[in-house]
Amino acid sequence: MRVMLVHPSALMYSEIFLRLEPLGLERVAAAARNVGHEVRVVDLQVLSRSLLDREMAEFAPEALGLSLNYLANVPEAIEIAHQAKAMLPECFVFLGGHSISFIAEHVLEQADGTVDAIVRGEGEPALPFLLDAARDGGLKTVPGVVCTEGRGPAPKLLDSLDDPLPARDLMRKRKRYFIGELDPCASIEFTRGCPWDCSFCSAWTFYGRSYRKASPQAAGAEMASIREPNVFIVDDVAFIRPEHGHGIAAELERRRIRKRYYLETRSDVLLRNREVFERWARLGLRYMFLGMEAIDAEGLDLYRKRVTPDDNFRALEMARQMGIMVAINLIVDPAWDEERFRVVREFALAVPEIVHLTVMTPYPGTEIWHTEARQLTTRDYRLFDIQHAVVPTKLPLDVFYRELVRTQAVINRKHLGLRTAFGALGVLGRNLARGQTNFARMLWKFGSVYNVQRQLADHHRHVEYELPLPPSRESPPGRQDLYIHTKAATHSRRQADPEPG
Ligand code: B12
Ligand code: SF4
Repeated sequence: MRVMLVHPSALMYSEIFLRLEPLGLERVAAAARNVGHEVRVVDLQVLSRSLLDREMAEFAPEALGLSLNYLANVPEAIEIAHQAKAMLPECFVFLGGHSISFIAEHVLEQADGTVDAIVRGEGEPALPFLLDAARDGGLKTVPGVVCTEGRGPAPKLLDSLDDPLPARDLMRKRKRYFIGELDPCASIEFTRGCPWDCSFCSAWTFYGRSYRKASPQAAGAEMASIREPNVFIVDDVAFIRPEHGHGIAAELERRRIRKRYYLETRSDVLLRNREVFERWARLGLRYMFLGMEAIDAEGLDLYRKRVTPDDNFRALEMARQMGIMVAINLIVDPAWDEERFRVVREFALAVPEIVHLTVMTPYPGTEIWHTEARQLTTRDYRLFDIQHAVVPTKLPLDVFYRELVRTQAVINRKHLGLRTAFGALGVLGRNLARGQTNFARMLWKFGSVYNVQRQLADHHRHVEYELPLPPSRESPPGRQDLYIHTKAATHSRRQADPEPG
């Protein structure tokens, strides 16, 4: 079959700092190609909507799949589904991805007959069966599928992360993927899943708290095949298992691979596995994203982070000693007042790290969806991007945004100052000389994207599609009720690793 796979546009508020290749969609593309389908991928983060229109007409896909990792992209995906069915009534349209997995029935209904199926859970194991069923019938027998006839069997977990390799060769304009000064930047996955259980996060519920690892040999071979000089490691928490981090490092050393890396991890993992991170720093680890979330013990308990403020500060100190630049994430509680914002600004200015703020947002698939979602002030999908307040703010909304933008601006100015100290001008010059303009654009774009008027105006747009509310229940759901993959049935014992830390 001719299969077209589409990733929706980048979200405005994150595009300033980064734009990365859609690894999940590339793996789904590989799974389809491996069983003989002709596959084309259009990533609207880097390609235009008019190109998609043209290619839909020229390529005339028999099946069109859209990736919905992000809630904020749901309206755009439904719009594209409508367009596809209008142009190609016979085309089989399907959706898949992280966020859509938690609200599949609702979106199927909202799409009003323009979406034939939604795949819940991992795409690679389902896709060959889905495409067969699209041609021959029997949709409801495909694991993970939701269609008008109801739900298919439970979604299956991939046996091994070692294959299929992401179909990177199908991507166009790869030079437009970047994160900060790592420009251009590719992505890679070493592990999948997270054994922790933070209350605001859906990473652990999607995978049913399972945790799997790629073999060091496969990870090394994949890294060797990547052309970009910079690589973002997409794992939720990198190097939980030190022997795994060392195993991959040994492969990279053996193959003499030198790149610059950006990864995400937790403070307690960094503290526990110092040697692994030191070894990776020698291999080129430059940036690390630490989800600190809160600077006080109360906030950390609320989010069930299972670390102390002291752990966080020791981890920052350790990263500094290793020469790794850290980006910290803090969750802005809509209950913050002006004083709280001031304290955070002070903290952000006092530490040398880059501080990133995200607004506490109840997402389907998280625990707080069931405890906080009842008081949503909006159900506009587009506002669920962790840059908007979707539950009542203690401050009037305009004052809340004024404080938020002010804090982000202070942080950004500091960040730019730091960059200069670190030699940003040199980086900029080298990147521009190589024709890489992503980092330069990022430096100029901040003011036009982050401003109070714009953020407020986003709340007053016409709303066509709304998020569902969680089903009403007497008490919060049990953990199993939140899971997409309920058990690690299909993967080997060697890969399963459900213990935190
Ligand atoms: C890496 C990552 C990123 C990267 C790369 C994003 C990209 N372009 O793909 C970066 C850093 C850019 C990023 C940014 C953001 N992210 Co992010 N990200 C992740 C993370 C940690 C891993 C995703 C990943 O690559 N996994 C590996 C691949 C192989 O898996 P996958 O993408 O899930 O794909 C599989 C399935 O979902 C499915 N699938 C995917 N697409 C399709 C399509 C079809 C047709 C089918 C059938 C199946 C299918 O099959 C794939 C293979 O099994 C997830 C958490 C998680 N564990 O999922 C958060 C996560 C997806 N991100 C999240 C958020 C909030 C964001 C931001 C909004 C944050 C911000 N404000 O800055 C931005 C928005 C980015 C944008 N769209 O513009 C939330 C999503 C929340 C939501 N419900 O909408 C998550 C779940 C994190 C969380 N803790 O809650 N992110
Ligand atoms: S440690 Fe990170 S990925 Fe894991 S549940 Fe917490 S926030 Fe989510």
